[in-house]
Amino acid sequence: MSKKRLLTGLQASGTLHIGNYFGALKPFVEMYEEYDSHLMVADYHAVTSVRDPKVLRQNTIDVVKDYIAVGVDPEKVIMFKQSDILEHTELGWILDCLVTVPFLQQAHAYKDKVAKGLEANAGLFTYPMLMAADILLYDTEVVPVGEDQRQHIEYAREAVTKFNNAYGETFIEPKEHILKGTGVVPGIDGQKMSKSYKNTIPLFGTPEEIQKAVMSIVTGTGGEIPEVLHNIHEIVRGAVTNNFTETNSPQKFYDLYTENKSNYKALKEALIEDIEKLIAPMREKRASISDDDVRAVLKAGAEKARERAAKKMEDVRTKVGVTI
Ligand code: AQP
Repeated sequence: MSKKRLLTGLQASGTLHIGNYFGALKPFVEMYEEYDSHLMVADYHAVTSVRDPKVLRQNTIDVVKDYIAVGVDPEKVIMFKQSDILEHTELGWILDCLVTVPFLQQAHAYKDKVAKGLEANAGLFTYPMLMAADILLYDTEVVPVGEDQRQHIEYAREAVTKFNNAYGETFIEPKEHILKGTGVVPGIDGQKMSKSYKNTIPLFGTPEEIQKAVMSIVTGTGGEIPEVLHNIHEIVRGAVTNNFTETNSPQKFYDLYTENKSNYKALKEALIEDIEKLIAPMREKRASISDDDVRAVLKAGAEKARERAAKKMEDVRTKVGVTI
């Protein structure tokens, strides 16, 4: 029996943060070998927010390095960038034509960004249908994402229903894969950690950058367990514990927080230490990947992805009626 298809992607919109890692990348790394897996760099999605071509190019290269550094073997996955496969934007357009403006207006991600004063361009508005196209083109059944993307996967299912009702059975309904404990990693201000909220702990920051971010995590006035710090740390410690079972038991973590309730500095230093334990080996791996390695990986990935996407779109075009 052929393996089920899995796909996820991250935007090339800035430096990846530990929220991206725990919400999407780590779950992907843990499961991708059991599936027929696709890992995409969403560079066209990033055009909704990045206007500098140099920055977009650099972000794209960086995201691929991040993918490989966190443990994805490019030989075991189709790793590609969205813009290399023109069928994504083509299908995105067709799906846009099947959903209504009020439906897209209900998207939380869109509403949140507009509420935060970010530019409400039309690309940001129709983003869920481009994302649906990313997923549906490959007959994806499973999509590992963070909690903030749950609704977008529902939107992708709605796109399947709309298309299949209009043109006949064509697409498979995808399902989100969201881990309970790590689906929402809080940012240093207590909101969801997000590139656009500037409240991140960078995944591959220098030790100084990580220290600066951790030292800025909001805490109370003393005497209470600092909730945001505790919640971030619990996630990081959970990941470190997998690697260092004897030295980092859950009991030790509990004791650390009860004993240092008011000593925020000590707790933050312990978090920095845990982040370093987790990241140091990945950082080392990342440093060994060249820009040319990235180009080679994306070229090979594009060839495989293109073949699949082209086949699917041929069927879609015929059904829609644009082939004569
Ligand atoms: N704080 C988070 N906790 C858990 N998972 C998270 N993800 C993002 N933030 C958290 C997951 O990471 C993946 C990245 O998807 P994206 O690149 O499309 O960006 P996003 O969801 O919009 O997340 P960002 O990094 O915060 O970027 P902006 O600033 O553009 O909003 C997704 O699987 C997401 O769930």
